[in-house]
Amino acid sequence: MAAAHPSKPSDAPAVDIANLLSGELGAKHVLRRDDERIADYGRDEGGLGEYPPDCAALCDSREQVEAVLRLCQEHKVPVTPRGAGSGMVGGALPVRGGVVLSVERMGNILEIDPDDLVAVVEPGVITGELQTAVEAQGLFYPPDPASLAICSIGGNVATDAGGPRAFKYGVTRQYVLGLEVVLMGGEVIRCGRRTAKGVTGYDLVAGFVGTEGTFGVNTEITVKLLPKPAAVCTLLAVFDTMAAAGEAISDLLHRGFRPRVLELMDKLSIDYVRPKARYKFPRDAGAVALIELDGEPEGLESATLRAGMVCEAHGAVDVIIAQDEKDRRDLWEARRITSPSLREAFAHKINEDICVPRGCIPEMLARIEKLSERFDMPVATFGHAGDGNLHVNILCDEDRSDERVAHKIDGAVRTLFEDTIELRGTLSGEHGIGLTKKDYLPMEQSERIIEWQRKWKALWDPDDLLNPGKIFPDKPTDLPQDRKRRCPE
Ligand code: 2HG
Ligand code: ZN
Repeated sequence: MAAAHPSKPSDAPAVDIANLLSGELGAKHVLRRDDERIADYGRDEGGLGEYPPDCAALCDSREQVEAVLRLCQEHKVPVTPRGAGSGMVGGALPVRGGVVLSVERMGNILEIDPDDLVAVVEPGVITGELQTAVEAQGLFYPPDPASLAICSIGGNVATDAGGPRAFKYGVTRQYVLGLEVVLMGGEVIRCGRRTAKGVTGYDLVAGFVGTEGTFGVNTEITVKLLPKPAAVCTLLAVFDTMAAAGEAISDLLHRGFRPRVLELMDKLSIDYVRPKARYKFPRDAGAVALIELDGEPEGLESATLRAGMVCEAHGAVDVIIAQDEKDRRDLWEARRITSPSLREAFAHKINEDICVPRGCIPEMLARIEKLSERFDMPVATFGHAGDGNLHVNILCDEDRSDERVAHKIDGAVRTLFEDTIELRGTLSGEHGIGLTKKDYLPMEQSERIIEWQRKWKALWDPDDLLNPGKIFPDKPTDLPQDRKRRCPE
């Protein structure tokens, strides 16, 4: 049962903000605290509990977003932007109460232009729907977060989301060309461009992407498109151990293969997916690699066969090459349902998304195994192995309010992050810092770097009203000095 975290009375706005917003937006755009639907605006996919806001503003236009940010600034009310609520680190939770500004009703694809190779969209467009729409015109929008059926492009921009195809095609930031952003106070700015290249002035777009809704609210997003790859081949290789799968992956890369996807699942992940997946995993499968190549049809099939042979040379016990679209869907299904299957199976799924340099993947996998033994907790690891971006899921059925359990989980998370930093990795490869990782930020970034980021945030939001309480620790860190390193000053 998720814990409730009502905003503290001191946080409660002095004005009746719901009333003021109703006056501006119309009553049907405002949910008040006593409306049962408001609970949906106080939780996300991270399972962090309930943080009901004082009210939710359901905006369907840029003008409404402007009005919300103007009123909230005027009355000093905290406001938390929200897309589809599929985030995993509490980034969209209104931890200081106030208003949740939802853009889920801004779901229009405004333009798809095959000549300029761009699409212009509102932030509430579901990522998978954008992909389907552009693919119908022979185009391609590569970023593919695992949650693409439910997540929205506005949230993807906020977290700079990645996904399996990031290995070849990169993450959201590489595809955002232009943004229309409403700032705290209601000012609207348009930054970036529509052209394939452009170096005029500072790259504000790159600066806004990944700021987890703390700089402004995107109301229009121009993304770059590519021509849709003519052919795709998908293969799944089953290994006895993660080490063997890791070696096969590294061999493939050394041999010059450039798949668009290189995903890995460990034994525990497979065990929880097996009962639901259409593909019947062998009983003793210890690891699975999902590999996908794309490009021109000529030579693609033989390249896939060669990739399969490399896997076999590293001991793959089963190699399946999808023969048609249905096969592909079945193989992908196993990967896509990994996260929800683990969530259903355990009371607590503490999922981290660390990323280590590619050369350190085998060492990181070995350390994760030790972590599970040391803290005596099951740990399922899967994810975007080609990028070094591993989803390390610490799983627990014990009561987290028990101090001993909480201590154990914190110890495991800290150890994981220490190992990551020691291997010159980063705390988050794709989910963001949000609420869950903010206290660990000083493990990776120096105080000075955190201070500069706070100053940057203050430039757009001097009163710290927009998505407050995220990314940065509330109080100075108590971490030993030798761990505060990484960013040279
Ligand atoms: C994925 O790649 C998502 O499936 C979710 O990023 C990861 O649940 C997770 O740990
Ligand atoms: Zn992922």
